[in-house]
Amino acid sequence: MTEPSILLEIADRVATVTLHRPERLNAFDEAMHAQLAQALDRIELDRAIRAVLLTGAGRAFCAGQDLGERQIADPTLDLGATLDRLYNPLIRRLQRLERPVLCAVNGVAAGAGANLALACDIVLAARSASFIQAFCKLGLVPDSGGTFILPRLVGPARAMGLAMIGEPLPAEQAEAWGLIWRCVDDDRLMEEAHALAAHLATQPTRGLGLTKRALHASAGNGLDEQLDLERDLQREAGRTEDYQEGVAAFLGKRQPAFKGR
Ligand code: T3D
Repeated sequence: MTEPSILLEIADRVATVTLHRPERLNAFDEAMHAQLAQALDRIELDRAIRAVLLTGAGRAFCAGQDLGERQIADPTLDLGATLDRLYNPLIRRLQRLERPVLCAVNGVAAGAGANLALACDIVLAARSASFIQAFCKLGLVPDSGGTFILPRLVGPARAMGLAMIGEPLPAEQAEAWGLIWRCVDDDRLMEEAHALAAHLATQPTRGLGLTKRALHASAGNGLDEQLDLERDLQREAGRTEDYQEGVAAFLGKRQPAFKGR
């Protein structure tokens, strides 16, 4: 029996998704894409899941596209089509998923693997990890949202340097540049990631989902549109049970017990 290339574990309201092709540094082949899509189907349908944690098996997070699948010169090969079919839907799904998505970058994240990590809501990285916009080494363009997210997170000058030079950006520098939330010692990464995911899974899930929607929309909106969007989303948030619970808990001087509704 072939080993699964995606592991999905659901416990205590947290779905942990592990990229699992360690011998290929968790590079994406067709099967891994398909299995990750299935895992996301499952997560989207299960409202009891209130946080997602994405990580990689072995010494790497993900080395992007499996280049073994691209080795034969094929004149019909259309990389635009593979982005349309595989990578773009994945990035869109993660960004639209109305649950917090935490990424624990346990080692090198290269090519689409780096941008997959950066498409998550909160990125923790092991101190020994690095981020590589490896595309330029192959004559390709950063994909999986890289050209969108990099300049917004680190500014155009650093985005251009990362994309054109393709040097590994160590996790500490990624944190200092504002590319990721936090860099932690290697032996603490998974403990901290699980603790944060467990915390997020007890928070007001609807409110966090609406917050995510507002922050993503801000990239394309002017202030007026954004104020209108905040009004609309706040109206929705104000109708949740969790808002009522938050106010009651504050006034009652107790910890809230959010239900994610
Ligand atoms: O094609 C499309 O559909 C378009 C979409 C493209 C999206 C992309 O992601 S393009 C970018 C693809 N990724 C890369 O270019 C990264 C390639 N990998 C590397 O540059 C290096 O492996 C790393 C910097 C990530 C790590 O280096 P190192 O020295 O720690 O490890 P290594 O020795 O290079 O790799 C270990 C093994 O993993 C090795 O196999 P071996 O020799 O032990 O049998 C290596 O070939 C394999 N591996 C690493 N990355 C890939 C890979 N095998 C297939 N595809 C990979 N991407």
